[in-house]
Amino acid sequence: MKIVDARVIVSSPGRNYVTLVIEAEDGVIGLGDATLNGRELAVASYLRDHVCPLLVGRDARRIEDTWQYLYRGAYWRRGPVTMTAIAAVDVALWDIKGKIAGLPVYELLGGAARDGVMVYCHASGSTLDDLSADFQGRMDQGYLAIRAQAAIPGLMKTYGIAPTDGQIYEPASGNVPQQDTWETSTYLDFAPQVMAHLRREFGYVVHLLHDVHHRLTPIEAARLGGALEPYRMFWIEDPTPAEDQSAFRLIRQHTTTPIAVGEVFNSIWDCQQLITERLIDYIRTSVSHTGGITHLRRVFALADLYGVRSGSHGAGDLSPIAMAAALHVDLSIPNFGIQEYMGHRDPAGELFSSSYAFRDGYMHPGNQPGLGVSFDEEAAAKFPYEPKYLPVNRRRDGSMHDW
Ligand code: GCO
Ligand code: MG
Repeated sequence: MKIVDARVIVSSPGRNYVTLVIEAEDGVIGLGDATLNGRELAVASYLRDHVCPLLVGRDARRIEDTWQYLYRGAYWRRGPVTMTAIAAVDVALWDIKGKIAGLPVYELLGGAARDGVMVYCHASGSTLDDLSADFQGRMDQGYLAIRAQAAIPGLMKTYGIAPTDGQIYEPASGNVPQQDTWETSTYLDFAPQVMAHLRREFGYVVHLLHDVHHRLTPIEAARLGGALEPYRMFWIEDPTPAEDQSAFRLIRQHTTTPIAVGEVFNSIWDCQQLITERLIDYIRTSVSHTGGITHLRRVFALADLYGVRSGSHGAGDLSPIAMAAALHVDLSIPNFGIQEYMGHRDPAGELFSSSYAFRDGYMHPGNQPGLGVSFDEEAAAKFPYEPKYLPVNRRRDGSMHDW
C-alpha cells in the first residue's frame, strides 16, 4: 500500500498545531501531530521541504523501515525539530496500519494491559484560596491526581497559573516572548507552604504533583525534595535542566520525593543515564517529541528494565492526535505510571474529533480503527498560524534564567 500524498497543515484554533496528513492508496488517511510549541514553523518546513517528498511512493505499512530511513538516513540526527517530524510520520503510519487492520492501535501494540489510563490534570491559583477552589473543582470532576501550582508572592508573574477568567496560561500571542521574573529563594520558601495548604484542606486522597520547570540547581532541588517529603508527593517534575543527567545523583542522595523528567527530551539517548542509574522514577517523554510510537516504546521498554515508569507529557500544546497516540501506548505497556491530560479548548474541537474518553480519573482511547481521531482540513483553514511564544525568565538582576 503506497503513500500517495503527505501534507502539513499549520492552524491556530486558539493555539498553534502542526498536523501531518498522510494519504495512502485506497484513500486511507493517517494523522500525525508535529507541534513544537513556539517553534512550529521549523517542524512544518522540515516535513514539507525534506520529508514529505521522500514519503510519496513508499510502502505505508513499513513503519520501522521508514523510521530508520528518516533517523539513520539523515546525517544530522536527533533534536526536537527532527524527532518531532519523525514522530508525526510514525504516528500517522500507525494510524494507517490500524485502519487497514480494522483495529485500534493499542491492539497492534499487544492489547490492553489495563482497563484505563490514570491521568492527572492541572490546578492553579493566583492565591492559595484560588488554588483550593480550582483543586476542589478538579476533584469534583473525578480526577485522582492533580498537579498544583500557585503564583509566587512578590513575583510579577508565575508560569503555569491559569487566569481566573478560565483562560489558559499560555501561550501569549505576538512576535516577542513575554518576560517573567524568577527568584529561587522566594520559590523555595513558598512551594512547601502550598503543598502543606493543600494537604491540610484536602487530605491525602488524591495524588499531588508539582512542576518545577527546570528552575533549580541540584542542591536547591535536593532541598525542595526534602521539604516536600511530609506531603508525600506523587512526583516533582523537572527540578533541574536535565541535559546534565549526572546532577540527579546529588538530588537522589538527599530525598525520597519521586522525580519525573523528560518532556523536553527527544530520544532514548537523552534519558539513558537517568534511567539506567535509576536517578528518576517517571520518564515524561512524549509520543510527539520523542520520535513517535515506535521510539517511545523503546524508551519505555528500557525504563521498565530499571523500574522507571512512564508519565508522558500531555499539555495542551500536544494536539488531540498526540493525546490519542499516547493513550494507545499507555494502555498497552507494562510499566505505565500516569498520563498528563490538560484537554483542548474550543475552537480546537471544530478541527479535531476524537474517540478517547475520561471517566472517574481514567482515560481510554476508544475502539475505533487506528488512533480514533479525525481532522477537518477545511475547518483548519479558517484558523491560520499566529506567532505565539512561551515566556522567558530573567532574574531580578536582569540575567536570563533557565526554563
Ligand atoms: C507540563 C509542561 C507544560 C509546558 C508546555 C511547553 O508539564 O505540562 O511543563 O506546562 O510548559 O507544554 O510547551
Ligand atoms: Mg512540565
